[in-house]
Amino acid sequence: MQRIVWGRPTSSNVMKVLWLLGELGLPFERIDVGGSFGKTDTPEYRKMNPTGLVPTLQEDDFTLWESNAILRYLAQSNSSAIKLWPTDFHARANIDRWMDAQQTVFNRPMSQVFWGLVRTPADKRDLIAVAAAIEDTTRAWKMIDANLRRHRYIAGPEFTLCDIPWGVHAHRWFNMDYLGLTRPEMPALRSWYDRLCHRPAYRRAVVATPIA
Ligand SMILES: N[C@@H](CCC(=O)N[C@@H](CS)C(=O)NCC(=O)O)C(=O)O
Repeated sequence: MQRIVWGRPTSSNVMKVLWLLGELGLPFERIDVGGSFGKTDTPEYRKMNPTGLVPTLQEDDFTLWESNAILRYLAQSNSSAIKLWPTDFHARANIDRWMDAQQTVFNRPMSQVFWGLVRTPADKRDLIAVAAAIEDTTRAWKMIDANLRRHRYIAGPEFTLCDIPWGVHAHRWFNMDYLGLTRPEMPALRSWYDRLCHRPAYRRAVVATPIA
């Protein structure tokens, strides 16, 4: 079977997929599309992914988009992922809701922080808007920090699928240049990030990619 990840490696949503593939030791090829690479508005790409966004996963003639759906698909279709997404109804539902919360509660303010500090030229930065987005983002991180004060990973004592969507952003959160803006201390969140940094697949997919 040929497995292809379509998407530039600097995308947080692409990173999620690369990280999980690394955790599972699954072979894949990656093709640069999106961002400055373009090619996401071609009819061929839109046929695979009508949103024109990245990532898209292709396995022979099966294609899938939406990063968290891709994580679940890879977890379901590879038995080595059973501990990451257990079949127990309650355990799985708990993991799923934290994955969804990354998209619904956290993604918007975090994107505003990231774009405002990293992807906006210095003379166009609106640090007042960024400060407000940092506040909203902090509120979401505090929710995660509260979990991490009770157990080592977001859903419980073990690393699971929901650590991935949040974990890709933790690297940015702790390593962006804040240009004088403050980022509140959250020691449990920091320790969790430090633990993720011990995972080779995280280092390869997330830490090794420049924050850009
Ligand atoms: N909800 C989608 C969002 C995908 C998304 O917004 N991807 C961004 C990169 S993180 C994108 O494609 N941006 C345009 C581009 O890179 O050309 C997912 O989780 O896959």
